[in-house]
Amino acid sequence: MSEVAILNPTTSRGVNTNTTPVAPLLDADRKPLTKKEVSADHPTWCPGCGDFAVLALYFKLIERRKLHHEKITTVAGIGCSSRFPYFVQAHGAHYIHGRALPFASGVSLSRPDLQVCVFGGDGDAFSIGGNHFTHTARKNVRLTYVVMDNSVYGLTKNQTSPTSPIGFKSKTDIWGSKDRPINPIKQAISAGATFVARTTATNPNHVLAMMEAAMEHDGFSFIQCLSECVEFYPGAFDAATPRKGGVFNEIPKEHDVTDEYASYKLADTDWPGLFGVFYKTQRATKNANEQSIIDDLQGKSAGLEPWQILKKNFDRMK
Ligand SMILES: Cc1ncc(C[n+]2csc(CCOP(=O)(O)OP(=O)(O)O)c2C)c(N)n1
Ligand code: SF4
Ligand SMILES: [Mg+2]
Repeated sequence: MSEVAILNPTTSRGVNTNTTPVAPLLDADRKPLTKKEVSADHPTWCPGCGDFAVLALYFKLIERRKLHHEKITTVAGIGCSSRFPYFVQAHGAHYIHGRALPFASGVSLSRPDLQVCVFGGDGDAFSIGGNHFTHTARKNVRLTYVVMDNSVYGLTKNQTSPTSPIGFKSKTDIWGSKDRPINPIKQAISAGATFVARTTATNPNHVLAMMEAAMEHDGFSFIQCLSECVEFYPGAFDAATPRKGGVFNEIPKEHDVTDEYASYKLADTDWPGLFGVFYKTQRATKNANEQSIIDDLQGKSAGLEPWQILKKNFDRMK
């Protein structure tokens, strides 16, 4: 594929009009997978954990979008939420803490025919994996990243996370956290994500709509999904849950999702904030920008075993 890179003088960012060459995901002659065919182990989450809803909706989307086992790749880091790929009967990886995105980027770049979905927690995404979050967004790698944000480290039993509010008491902040939490939406927009949305596991139809829109996006699509840890931070999101007396306020319909500054400002709305798509734009993906290099390298390594490819690379570096 030829590449047309034009420097935008107003932003100094390289922009080009390429889109990722994507092989068809759907095979109309095959029946969609049912939940039974796509679920693996019984989830080991605590009863009532918000993560169950996200998994159930992922199964629903796989069926609705007629994805088949060999087309789905589910990747995660480490954490309760990151156990996600264990429960999906398809290809995937439960990778190193905070390193799900670089692994998934490799899959996305080398296999444009796959739907790559990454799941994980707020600690995995914004603490140990914070640097990868920034750079995967900046590079606009074509994949979907759903962060199941419970504002706590669940797996390691109650430490402060980057989204824990000031005053949150945990094993690492026994007097209550003093640190200003990050705002994942503002962080994603400023890093360069091209699809940025916010939802909550207590509103399944909304999660479904956000996940479907993200999976259709050609670029790095990010969703912050509030997902309650009933064990270590119960009631964290009551303010956003109408049946608990909270409010679920959607982003106003007139919001221009292509307006980066307006989106950033909307993300600053007081707790519990707004829900929906904050920002969406079209910018060439890393996949599209590097397709010719990838094709060339894949051609050169055709028929080689993985160890032979590695050896070739090491020999080249000598
Ligand atoms: C390199 C490394 N450091 C620390 C840990 C310990 N650890 C495992 S999960 C986790 C935090 C998980 O929190 P989060 O990503 O929010 O997921 P949750 O369990 O809340 O879903 C930590 C610190 C680890 N497994 N590996
Ligand atoms: S500890 Fe919290 S996040 Fe982990 S499974 Fe239990 S409820 Fe879910
Ligand atoms: Mg967490």
